[in-house]
Amino acid sequence: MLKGALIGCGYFAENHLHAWRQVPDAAIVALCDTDPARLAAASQTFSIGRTYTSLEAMLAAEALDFVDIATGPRTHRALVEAVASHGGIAIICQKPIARTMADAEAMVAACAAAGVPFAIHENFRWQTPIRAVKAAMQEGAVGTPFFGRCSFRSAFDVYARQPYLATDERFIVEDLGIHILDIARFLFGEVAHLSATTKRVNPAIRAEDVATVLMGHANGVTSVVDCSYATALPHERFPQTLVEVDGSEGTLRLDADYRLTVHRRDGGTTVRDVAPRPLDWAAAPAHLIQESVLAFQRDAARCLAEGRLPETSGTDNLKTFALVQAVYRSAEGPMTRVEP
Ligand code: NAD
Ligand code: 89Y
Repeated sequence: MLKGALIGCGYFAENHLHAWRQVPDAAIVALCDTDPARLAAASQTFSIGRTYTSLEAMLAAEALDFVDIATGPRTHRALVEAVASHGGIAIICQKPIARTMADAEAMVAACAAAGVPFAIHENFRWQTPIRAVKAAMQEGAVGTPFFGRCSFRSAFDVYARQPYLATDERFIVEDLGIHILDIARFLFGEVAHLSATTKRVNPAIRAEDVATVLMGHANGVTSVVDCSYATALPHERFPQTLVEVDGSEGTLRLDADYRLTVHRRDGGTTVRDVAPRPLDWAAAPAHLIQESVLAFQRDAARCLAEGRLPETSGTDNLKTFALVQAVYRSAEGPMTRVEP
């Protein structure tokens, strides 16, 4: 049994804690939060009696196999470096890995130097419909892909439960786009170049709530990632990512409400329901995300037990984080002008 501690008992940590209860051969035995009230609430809800307001005190008192960091990104580097320097404890850390590439690289380097496994809790690629798209592509359903689109458009009030999203210096690319860019990497491979625009539509928030990215992948696929929290639709689809793939042998569409359609050039169209499985602690519409938290954590525990790194290792995630940085650079930089 792997013994873990959860660091950060805020809004999203509840999903981690519910999910860890369902992960075989792993258990959260201690909690840490600098806020005593949040710590006490999580301790009571999940019946975990060993609680700490200081990371150092927890590391001194507990014999841990892993920590799961569910604090915000401003705290990630210091926490990861402290756990890495303690030695012998694998580290899972929420996205975004950090605020800057320099911090992210330092965290990966600190874990490598200490010889501790380091993974980012990147769960969107673990969503049941996204795994179904990947499996269909691997089975050759569309042949060789040449175009892709990963689209997340919503007007869901994410600010109610995550008020910092309305006030942080950066918003949709760093918070949500990071997942969709990771899905694009997962489905279409590494990115060679990109061009992006961002925009703030909602006047009540500080940073960008719309982003559109055109990417050229190293294998020749062109893809579009588009994200918006300013898109009021008659049918709200939060938190679904819709996917389009055009390939040499056919097309694939992941449409609203988990409908996966594969059409073959030589005829034949199949339509499948790829909805997330229900969990007793999950509730619509976030159940899609909640199920993927469980899927990620199950895989992470399996990887740690087998001495392998999860697919979203710190090193791998630097590539997703580099896309986030490149989107902001592109959106702030000069665009190619169109001559009249
Ligand atoms: P939150 O502010 O609700 O919770 C953060 C908690 O960390 C708070 O309880 C705070 O007291 C605690 N904390 C801060 N500094 C600490 C420290 N040094 N040591 C111990 N505890 C400390 O934030 P949240 O909305 O739960 O988000 C947390 C992370 O989860 C963010 O990185 C966010 O991007 C991510 N998140 C991921 C998803 C997803 O689907 N993957 C969804 C929502 C949030
Ligand atoms: O914080 C974000 C995330 O990671 O998934 C959705 C979210 O909660 C709001 O954009």
